[in-house]
Amino acid sequence: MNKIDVLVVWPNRPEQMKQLDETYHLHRLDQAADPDALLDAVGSRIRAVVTSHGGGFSADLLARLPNLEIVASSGVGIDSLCVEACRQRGIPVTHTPDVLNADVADMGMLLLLATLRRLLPGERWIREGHWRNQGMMPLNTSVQGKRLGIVGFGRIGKAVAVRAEAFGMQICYYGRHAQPQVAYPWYADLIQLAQDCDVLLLTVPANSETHRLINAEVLTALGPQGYLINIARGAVVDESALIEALQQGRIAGAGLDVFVEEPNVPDALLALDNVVLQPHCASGTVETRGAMAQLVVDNLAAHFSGRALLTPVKKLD
Ligand code: 8YV
Repeated sequence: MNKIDVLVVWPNRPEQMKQLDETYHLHRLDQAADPDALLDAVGSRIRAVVTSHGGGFSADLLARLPNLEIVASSGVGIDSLCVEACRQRGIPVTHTPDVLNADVADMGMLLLLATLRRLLPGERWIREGHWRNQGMMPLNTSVQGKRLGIVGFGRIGKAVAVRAEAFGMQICYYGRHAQPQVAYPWYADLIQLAQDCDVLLLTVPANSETHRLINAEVLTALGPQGYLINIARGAVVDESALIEALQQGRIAGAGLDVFVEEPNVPDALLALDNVVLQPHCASGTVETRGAMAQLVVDNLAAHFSGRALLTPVKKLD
């Protein structure tokens, strides 16, 4: 029997690519010397797409696939996927929520601790001989007792709160709606949250509502003793305003795993001493990326065997 034709826009983990290769006829758009020619040749046969947040899936590509039945993406964020256009054609999109909550929340706490406790300057203090020549490093600030405002209180935000409480932080959150089952204070006003908190940590999804949500006004409200941690998307922050606030000391520091134009990080950020930078690797562990990749495989298997999808993207509200 002919294998089902699957278009690979972005490759999965090696083990899962092996599983896919054994089950389907894979067409590697990610490796094609002439992507257009490949789509011309096989586009009408493609019944499924494998991609990730990094690879994305555009409406233009969707239009080249008249018989597409499902898009399976590795990543919880759907901002690079044309979910609405797929919905209009009745094509489900699956993503990979929950399996990455712990690692992404860990990265949030890692960035928070490293930023407030100045982990990297401490490392340099030794390596550059300052400890020997100048003695103790200047004091930094305690995490214990600090007020943490979590912007976006979904699964990852809740996982961050569990960790932050263990470090003695006071938790509050900002979101479109109060969550009655949540004991922490809810803020409907982001400026007020920034004024009341020592650290803002971002876990909101990137969409039209959250584009540049963290702007100069919010950063000014956060204040010169305030810190920003971003494990969401670069697009939810006005990056120029953040750089200015950091340069001018209008906030104390930032820990960033995501940026507006990845992998290009502004030189002005690279030059700053009061930031901790990571290359969008919050979910980047062997264990978690393997679980995400397996969800891609399992969602395709469910679709083609007529079973319910494991992790379909819920309706965009
Ligand atoms: C990346 C992420 O997608 O899950 C997300 O939305 O941002 C990360 O896990 C990662 O590059 C997965 O491919």
